[in-house]
Amino acid sequence: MDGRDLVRSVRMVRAVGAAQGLRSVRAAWRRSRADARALPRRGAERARVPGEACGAEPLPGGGVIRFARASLRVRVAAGGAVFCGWDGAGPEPSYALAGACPEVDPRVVLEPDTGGGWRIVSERVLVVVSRYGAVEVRTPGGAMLRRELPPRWWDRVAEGAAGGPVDGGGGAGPEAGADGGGPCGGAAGSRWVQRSEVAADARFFGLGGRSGGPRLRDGVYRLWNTDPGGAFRPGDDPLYLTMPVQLVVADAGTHLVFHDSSWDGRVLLREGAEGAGSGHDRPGTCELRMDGGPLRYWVLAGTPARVLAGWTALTGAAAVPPRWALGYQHARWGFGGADGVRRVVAGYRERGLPLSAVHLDIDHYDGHRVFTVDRAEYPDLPGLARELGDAGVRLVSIVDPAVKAEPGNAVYDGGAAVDAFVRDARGREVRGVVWAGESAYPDFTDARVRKWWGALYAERLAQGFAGFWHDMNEPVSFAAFGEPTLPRSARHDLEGRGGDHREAHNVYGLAMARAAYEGLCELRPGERPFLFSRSGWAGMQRYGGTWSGDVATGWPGLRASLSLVIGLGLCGVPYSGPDVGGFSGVPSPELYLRWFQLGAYLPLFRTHSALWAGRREPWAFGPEVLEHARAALRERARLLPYFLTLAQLARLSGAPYARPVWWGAPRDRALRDCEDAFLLGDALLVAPVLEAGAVRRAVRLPRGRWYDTATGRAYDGPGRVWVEAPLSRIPVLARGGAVLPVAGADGGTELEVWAPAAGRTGGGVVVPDGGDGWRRPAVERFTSRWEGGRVVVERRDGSPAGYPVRVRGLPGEGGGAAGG
Ligand code: NBV
Repeated sequence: MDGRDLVRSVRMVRAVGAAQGLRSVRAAWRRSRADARALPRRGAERARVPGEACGAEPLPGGGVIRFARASLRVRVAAGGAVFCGWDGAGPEPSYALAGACPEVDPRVVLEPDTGGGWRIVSERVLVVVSRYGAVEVRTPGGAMLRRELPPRWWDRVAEGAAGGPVDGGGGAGPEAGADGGGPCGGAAGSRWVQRSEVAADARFFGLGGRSGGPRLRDGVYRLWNTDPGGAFRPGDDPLYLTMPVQLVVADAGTHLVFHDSSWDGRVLLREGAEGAGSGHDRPGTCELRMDGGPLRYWVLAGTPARVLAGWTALTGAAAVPPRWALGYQHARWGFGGADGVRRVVAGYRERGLPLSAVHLDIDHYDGHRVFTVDRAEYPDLPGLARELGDAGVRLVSIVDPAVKAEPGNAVYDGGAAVDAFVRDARGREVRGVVWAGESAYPDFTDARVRKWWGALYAERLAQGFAGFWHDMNEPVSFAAFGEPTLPRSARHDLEGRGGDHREAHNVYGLAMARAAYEGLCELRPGERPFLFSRSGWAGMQRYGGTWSGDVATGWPGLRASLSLVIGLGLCGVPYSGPDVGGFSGVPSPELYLRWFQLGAYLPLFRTHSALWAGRREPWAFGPEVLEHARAALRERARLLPYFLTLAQLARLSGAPYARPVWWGAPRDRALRDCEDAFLLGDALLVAPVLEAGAVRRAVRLPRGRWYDTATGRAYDGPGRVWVEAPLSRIPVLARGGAVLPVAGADGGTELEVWAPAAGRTGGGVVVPDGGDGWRRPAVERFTSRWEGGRVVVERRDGSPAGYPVRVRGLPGEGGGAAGG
């Protein structure tokens, strides 16, 4: 136990109480003992590098290149995604991929390169493999996007095998490490490291939900889903949802690289530096050190939009939330029973504030047991759900994975009967500690267990819940010291392949989301499930979204919330949002309001806080805040058709609702470094206030005409402009020419059109609401242009718009255009 552990245990005892504290000490001991007993000791290892290329064999989509001590399969898929798998690693099995591995592009050619290397030539990328195993990914024109240096493995040497660690020494065969390699090919038990270089001007994004981004500065980022315990601040790392997905943006192009290994790892990033004309650029570097798993990765290159579309094609379309989940939601830990819920809902109604859903936290459970209800506090939950439903308010339930291990607890008994819980290497149920006390953990990596778990949501539906909020699924087991999770030696099914928590940990939340999603699809086939999950991994968008987790109340926490949403969007998870007001403390009225105003433009718009952190109702912060929050709520409701469109576009194209400002202009370096604003779809640029006392702020504009939507004033980008940001609103700018659907006064959809700049045209997309089922509404495309002194809006085929049209930004509305 080190000093940090000690501080953690004191905090833990304070947070969870003395009895839980003691249990968490026991659980931590149990965990470390189990691991010491069951995990293979590091022992002798032999370092290995590929060595010299000795031949290549063409295969569909590319080929295999053989080196003295390893082999590399390069396979280009039809959409241009490049797969590289070392040591026999193939793309499957994978928790990230949506289904079958994409078809190869049959036109790809493998040819010898100068210097003893090989080239794989495809329409969208050129892959050059050097004689010693460096892999360069280039644009078809030859510009370098990424150079992966030859990897290095540390293969375990079987007991008694001759020799100690030999750097690059021969021995382990080219296709397998010392432990024979897993079914993915490769030596699943070998540690490995891969260093890569990117352009000197490149910026890194992604790696899942990171609090210190969205631009990932120099540092070490861990790949191990972790409950930071207590609230987190910018820079705290890792958090609940990590993934080995990087988006790299440089002048030469944008690319996404995904290392498909769920094992623990670290990513060391260092941005490059340009030699200011000296010709001595220092490239950016990325070093990935993994504790195990196959060394395989995908690279997708193109514009940001193209890259995200490719990523979606690979890992699956994002689930579209039902309409109501795009409205404002109020969560609370400690409503104080059904009457407390009624009081809050009545508060919204009496003040005429729109409210879409209420989220019940763990205090509505009976003794913190998942899939139960505290009958004293909630005597008739289905009745309450109906009552709220009549007022247009849905109920959302928290769902924790850990099941109180107590005979007589029906969920536990049911799980035990189907052998659902994670066991240790000796076959005994693994016990952890959470709110309910000693608990067992379903093994969601087992299809049978997912089926059992998914069926449990029938109870939730019968209670009247319409949506689900997965928590504590990193998974968490309170620990007085060491990692607050399951032992690394805990066994998992891993889809029949068998393995342990070292491999299963990072996909636990993802597999839990899958269990719930598939269960809900069966239980209520006519409705799209609504679920969002604290933890997850690459591909989780197929099942739902996520949220910030316990972001610390404070201005830095507000900034971190935005970083998380943007970063996750770039990893293919478009639906997320923060705890408005921050989780951990009491925000000042100003901070609460600024958070609320930002939240109104993010996909998940939800207030929430810790049991001890006070209230989050908009009227709890005084009349002025209430009025401004009301305006934000109204604007959110007005933008609902636009949010519905963005949700469908995220499904179709992978483009997140909230995009970095460089989305359409990744070569604009000033935009690349801009982290305090975002694009909401194509039409709007949202510039939240992230500092106390600010009533104006600078906004960095992409090229083109932009209108301040509050004043109608026009600005011409690119450039930086100052705009007013009074307490009553945050600046939102609309792109000249944009056509976006909004709710009209009568509730019907109308088109809001922002006048194109003179001589320019514009357009936009509408995906009408198709209801909460599976109907896929058609995408309607519109154009806007000046004609005979007025702005004309039509469908792309030239037919009439078919919606009422309101043109804004006409001369006179806000004065002339100001230069950027
Ligand atoms: O269930 C209680 C909280 C929940 O309110 C929060 O949103 C989660 O992120 N939960 C964490 C468990 C413990 C927090 C100290």
